[in-house]
Amino acid sequence: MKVEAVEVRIVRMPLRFPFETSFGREDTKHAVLVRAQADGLVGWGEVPAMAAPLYNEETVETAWHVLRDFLVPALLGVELQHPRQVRERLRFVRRHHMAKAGLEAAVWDLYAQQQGRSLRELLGGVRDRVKVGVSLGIEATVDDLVRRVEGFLVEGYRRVKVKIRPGWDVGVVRELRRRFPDVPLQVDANSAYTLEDAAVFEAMDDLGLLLIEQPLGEDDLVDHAKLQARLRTPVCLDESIAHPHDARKAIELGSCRVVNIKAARLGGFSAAVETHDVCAERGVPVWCGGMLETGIGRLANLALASLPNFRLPGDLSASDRYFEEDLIEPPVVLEPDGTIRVPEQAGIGPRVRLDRVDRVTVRREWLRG
Ligand code: NPQ
Ligand code: MG
Repeated sequence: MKVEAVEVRIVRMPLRFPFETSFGREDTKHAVLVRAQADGLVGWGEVPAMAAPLYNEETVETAWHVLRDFLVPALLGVELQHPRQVRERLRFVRRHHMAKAGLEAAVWDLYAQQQGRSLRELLGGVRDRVKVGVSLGIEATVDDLVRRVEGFLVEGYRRVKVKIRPGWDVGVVRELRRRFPDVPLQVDANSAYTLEDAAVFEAMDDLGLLLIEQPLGEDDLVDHAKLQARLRTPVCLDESIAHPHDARKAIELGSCRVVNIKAARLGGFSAAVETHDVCAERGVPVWCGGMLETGIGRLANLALASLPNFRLPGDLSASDRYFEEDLIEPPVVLEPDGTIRVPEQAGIGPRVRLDRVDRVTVRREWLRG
């Protein structure tokens, strides 16, 4: 297979509710969408970067630049036996993992369609439905957060993740635990603390949390190991794991007991599957993180989350968690048992609604060999 042409687009979609984390408040979802053509087929991929480099160093503008000027030209017209070869082909560009992941995803979708197989099958998925949870941002008051949690529990979500930051942590989580004694609950700090704040996490240690996600520096493994040694609750790393070898090192050092896997953060599905395997070989469970993806990235995440070592519920909510109208049809929905079905159709599954994509596009360009 040879990719003949690639269209890159920057899209902006209003979020149904603002989402606030330790790094800022977002009311619009930004992304770069990648549309690749080969043999009369079209494959889609998503770069779920933000407008500002707050989660990691990438933005939609850096992804646009690196895709347009380096990554796409390196792939156009190149004979590919399998999408696994994309990673090697793009390795000459240092980092820019989200940009790489979006392009690689479009090739996986193309290849899967060409083979008449689902992305889940190609990646080695073993489940036809995956356990999911909902991720909640910081709210104005604890009562507001409690009301939002109640709403999502009524909708059927079975696991709740809440964002924390200094000043919005132990007190909030204690209150949530009091109001929802049996709900599987976890927290995510997005790197807002240092080891000097260890007491905050020790105070949360008896609240029965599933895990504490990325409490310390986004590039740290050493201090996380020191923190994990002081806690019974598993530390889970997100930002700190940018390569499969980071997962190996983190496990060897004792920096975490659980790993969050996002193909976007790791540079694509090949790297995500390798990270999954590194963790599985060492008996460390993983779960699928999310970046408020549109349906395009959301479907790809579902396929990934069906691999065997994804043993904790993912940040994989239904389309209507974030968007009034998704870019795919049918949208992703929550099943009555609190799971989401993994599509069985060829490629990522449901159709991409080009008319809707056009309406949210703010810039687009075709690239040809
Ligand atoms: C995380 N995601 O696990 C993130 C980070 C995050 C679902 O909690 C716009 C685009 C806003 C991407 C907010 C969840 C975002 C974003 C947070 C990603 O760390
Ligand atoms: Mg996180």
